[in-house]
Amino acid sequence: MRMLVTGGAGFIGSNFVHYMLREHPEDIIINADSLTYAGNLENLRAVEQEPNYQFVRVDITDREALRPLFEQEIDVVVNFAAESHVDRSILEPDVFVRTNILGTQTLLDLAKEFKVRKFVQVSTDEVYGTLGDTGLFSETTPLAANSPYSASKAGADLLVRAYHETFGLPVNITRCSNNYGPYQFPEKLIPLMIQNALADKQLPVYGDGLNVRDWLYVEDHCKAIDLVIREGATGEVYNVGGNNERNNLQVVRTILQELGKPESLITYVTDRPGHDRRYAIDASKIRTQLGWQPKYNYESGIVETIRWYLSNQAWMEQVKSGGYRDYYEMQYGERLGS
Ligand code: NAD
Ligand code: TDX
Repeated sequence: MRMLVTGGAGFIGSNFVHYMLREHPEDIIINADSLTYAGNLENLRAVEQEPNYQFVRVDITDREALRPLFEQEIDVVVNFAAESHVDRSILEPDVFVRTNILGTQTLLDLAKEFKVRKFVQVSTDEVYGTLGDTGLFSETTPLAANSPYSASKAGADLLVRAYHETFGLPVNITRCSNNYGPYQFPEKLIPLMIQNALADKQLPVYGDGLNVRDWLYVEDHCKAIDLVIREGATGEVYNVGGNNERNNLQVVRTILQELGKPESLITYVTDRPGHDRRYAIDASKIRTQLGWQPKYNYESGIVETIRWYLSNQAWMEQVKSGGYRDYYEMQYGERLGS
C-alpha cells in the first residue's frame, strides 16, 4: 500500500509514521509536511533512511506541488496536517481556515481526481463542542464547535462528508480525544507543564483548573487510525477515546509529584476565551465494529511520558530554541537547492 501521510512531522503524525513503519514494513509511507513551527524532522531522524519512507516538504493548500505525489499512485491519504493549537486559533484564525479547511479541500479534490482507495481525515472530539458534568460524545452528537480551531476542523469534516455523498469518494473520519506521549510540541498542556516544572517556573492553569479532558496515549490513537484505514466502513465516522477523564489540576499534580516539585508552582491565570468545559468520548463503535482496544492505561502512560520528556531534554531544548528548524536546511537544503 502506498500511503500519503500529511502532517507526518507533527506530534501524532510522527508517532504514526514510526508506528506504521514498525507494524507494516511492507507499506510505503510518503510524508508530506510544510514544516510549520509544529513540524519537526528530528522526530523522524531514526527512520529517514528507511527505503519505504520518503519526506516531501509541501503545503497541503498547494495543489500543483501536491499533484506529482498523487501521480505516484497513492492508495490511501491520511490527513493529519493542521494548525492544532486552540490558543493560537484565538489569536490568528486565518491560518486555521486556510490549512484546515482549504488544505483539506485541496487534498479531497486530488484524492477524487486520482481515485484514491481511501481518504482518512484525522479529526477531533472538539468538533462536538462541550459537555456538562455527564454524558459522552457519540458519532451522532451534533457538531457545535466553540473555537476557531474546532470550527475549522468541523468545516473540514463536513467537506469530507460532502465529497463522499456528492462524489462517492471513499472516506472515513476519526474523532479522537486529547492525546499525550512523546514528541508533543511544548505549547500543549502536558509538555508545557513538564518544562515549566523542571525549570521551577510557574505552571499557568487556566480558570479554575477543573476543565476535563479524556486522555489517550498517542500510540493507541495510531492503532485506531491503522484499523480504520484497513477495516473502516466507507463513509463512516469513528470516535476514539480511552475513558480516561481527568481535570487539568489532576494532570498537573501528577506531573509535579512525578518530578518532585511543589504544588506552590501552580498559578491560576485568566481563562481561555470560549474554554470547553468537558470532553468525553463514547468509543463503543470502533471497539465493537472494528475490535479496537487501547493498550496503555493512563496511570502508567502518563508516567512513561513524563520520563520520556525527562530523558529527551536535548529534543526539548532544540524545540524551545528553534534549533530543530535548522535541521531541514542541514539535511535537505543542499540536496534540494533551497
Ligand atoms: P501538530 O500541530 O503537532 O502537527 C501538525 C503538523 O501539520 C505539523 O508537522 C505541521 O508542520 C503540519 N502542517 C501544518 N500546516 C500545514 C500545511 N498547510 N501543509 C502541510 N503541513 C502542515 O498537531 P497534532 O497534535 O499532531 O495533530 C495532528 C492532527 O490530529 C490534527 O489534524 C489535529 O486536529 C488532530 N487531533 C489532535 C489531537 C491532539 O490531542 N493533539 C487530538 C485529536 C485530533
Ligand atoms: O497553559 C495551559 N494551561 C491550561 O490550563 C494550556 C496550554 C492548557 N491549559 C488547559 C486548557 C485545556 O482545558 O489544559 C487543557 C488542555 O489544553 P491543550 O493542551 O491546549 O489541549 P486542548 O485545548 O484540549 O486541545 C487538544 O486536544 C484536542 C489539542 O491541542 C487539539 O489539537 C485536539 O484536537
